[in-house]
Amino acid sequence: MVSCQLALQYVHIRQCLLVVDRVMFFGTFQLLFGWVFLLNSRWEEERYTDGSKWRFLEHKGPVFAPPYEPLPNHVKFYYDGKAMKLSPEAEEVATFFAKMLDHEYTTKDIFRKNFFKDWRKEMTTEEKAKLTDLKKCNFTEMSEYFKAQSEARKAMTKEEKQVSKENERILQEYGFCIMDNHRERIANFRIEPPGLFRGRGDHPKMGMLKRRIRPEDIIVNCSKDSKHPEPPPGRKWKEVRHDNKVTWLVSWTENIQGSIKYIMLNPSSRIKGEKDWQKYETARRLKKCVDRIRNQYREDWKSKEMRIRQRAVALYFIDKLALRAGNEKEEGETADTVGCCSLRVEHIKLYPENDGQEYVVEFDFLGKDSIRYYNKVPVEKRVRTKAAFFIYLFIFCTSILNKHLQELMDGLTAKVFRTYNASITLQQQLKELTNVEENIPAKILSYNRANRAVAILCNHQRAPPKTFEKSMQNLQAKIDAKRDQLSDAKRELKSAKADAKVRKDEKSKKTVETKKKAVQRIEEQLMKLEVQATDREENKQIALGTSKLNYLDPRISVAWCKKWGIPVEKIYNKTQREKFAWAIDMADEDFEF
Ligand SMILES: *[C@@H]1O[C@H](CO)[C@@H](O)[C@H](O)[C@H]1NC(C)=O
Ligand SMILES: *[C@@H]1O[C@H](CO)[C@@H](O)[C@H](O)[C@H]1NC(C)=O
Ligand SMILES: *[C@@H]1O[C@H](CO)[C@@H](O)[C@H](O)[C@H]1NC(C)=O
Ligand SMILES: CC(=O)N[C@H]1CO[C@H](CO)[C@@H](O)[C@@H]1O
Repeated sequence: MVSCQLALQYVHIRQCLLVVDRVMFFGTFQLLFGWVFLLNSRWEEERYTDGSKWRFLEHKGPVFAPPYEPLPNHVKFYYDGKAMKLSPEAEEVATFFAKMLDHEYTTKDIFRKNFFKDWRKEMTTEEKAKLTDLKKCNFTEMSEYFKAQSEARKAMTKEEKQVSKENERILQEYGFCIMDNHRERIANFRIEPPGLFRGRGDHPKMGMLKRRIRPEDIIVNCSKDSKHPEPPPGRKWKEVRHDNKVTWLVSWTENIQGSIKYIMLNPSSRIKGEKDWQKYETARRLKKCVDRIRNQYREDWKSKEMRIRQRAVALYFIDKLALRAGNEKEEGETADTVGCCSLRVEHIKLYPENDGQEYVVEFDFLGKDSIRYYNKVPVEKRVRTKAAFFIYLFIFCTSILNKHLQELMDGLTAKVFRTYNASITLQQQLKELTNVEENIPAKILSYNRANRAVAILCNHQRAPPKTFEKSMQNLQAKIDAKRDQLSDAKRELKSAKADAKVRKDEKSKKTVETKKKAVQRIEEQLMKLEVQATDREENKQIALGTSKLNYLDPRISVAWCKKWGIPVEKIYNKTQREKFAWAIDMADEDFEF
């Protein structure tokens, strides 16, 4: 391989890579230095064996949300019909509510209650005494003001250009770090502005105040010998540490759920790509031992120990249905969603079908992100024993299961089963569906169908997009127009042929050829549109993105593209190509998951 021959040179090149990376970003010399990528080296560089992730890390720290700008005096807030000037702190929180006024959230009881409670904490003593009822608060003028502002922003194009130049400057300054020898993009270097917490589904904490993050909340991680990021003038970081066992640059604790937030590298970075790659390598290891694991849990159904029987049934469902493990959650902490290990009796029904020939388990619950999971599965004899089944429903925490999974295979978690099953299914589907004879659009349709098979398996469903009917109609109109165009072209071809028969001269023969080509071209265009319509129709209720990004080994797709000569751009957009850069470099057409 080219990369072997060039490996020696690489040692020298390594020193320049930093510079090259910089140059590459500006794109100017991309072609000139394109050969650097032939080395494949970014992904094959030796990794540290002591568990450390880097030797050198330098960055500029986070970009904070801009400070609050008080409203102009003419924008009034009314309480009980009377105008009232709020203190800046109370006003800021009021604007968060005003900005959401048209949203359904602000009509929900929990949201209003949580908001009002947190808002009152920001009020002065006088304000607190006066403002006692959210119903008497009138945010209309504030809301109108923000709407007008956003309209105005849309209108002024020139100013916007200035803003985007400023954004570019900030990106250049804060959006990159140096990790070992590479200049890498940082994913989220801007800290989210304060606002009201929304949460997914019916989240019990919706409406609470998501506080402004200050430098004093921030823990910075960088190497000792780097130029440390400076806090804003007169301020201090909470802490500066030098922990090279972790990959984050900046962290803080958010106040709603108390979870730790991180600023990390972009998915296109070496360190993220490596992690992604390892994830799929773990799933490939499962492929080798899955038969053993399956035999074992079937054995375990017969165990005398109830605990082992429960564990075995849980494992069976994770394997069979690609269910999530589901974490233990504290009551009231999050919306009521469940996974395999926190299912309760009301989520599952068990009944005989076919005159008791087989048993069917019906699952119906809200899974991750409050997506409904509904599935009916015929179950194997042993699982169906009511006893085994209902015992399994008792509290069964993920940590016990995960410990058991670790014993079965190093690095095994419930998620690995999903990744394994999704990836292997995609590979099988692609083999089955791809037809050698087909043209590129038809092959891509097959690819999307294979993807959909996986998305259905993983329960990645969605409500049909609101614009669905409309966009289908538009497409149908295009198809109808193309059909008309085709019959016109055919008619013209026919008369040209008749004409040529009579005249028998070169010119009319040429006309026939031209008309023939036109018919062919229109037929191809029509076919493309029809494929597009089929694709869109079949995609109506399926979200392909999640499985594509998280569960499907990208090397399968890349190999498929290489094998059939299909440009990778047809299946991965720019963001996805960045994330899967490692796979695009690594996989050749013979790759097998
Ligand atoms: C809120 O104030 C606006 C004027 O700022 C007024 O038009 C509207 O009627 C008020 N709404 C209520 C419910 O009092
Ligand atoms: C993947 O999951 C499906 C659905 O449960 C199952 O039928 C299939 O056997 C699994 N495939 C593999 C290879 O595990
Ligand atoms: C690429 O697709 C993802 C969905 O998978 C989407 O979120 C993202 O915005 C797209 N990026 C571009 C550059 O089109
Ligand atoms: C490698 C290194 O310097 N690690 C340090 C990271 O920071 C923690 C404290 O936050 C230290 O205990 C480590 O020694």
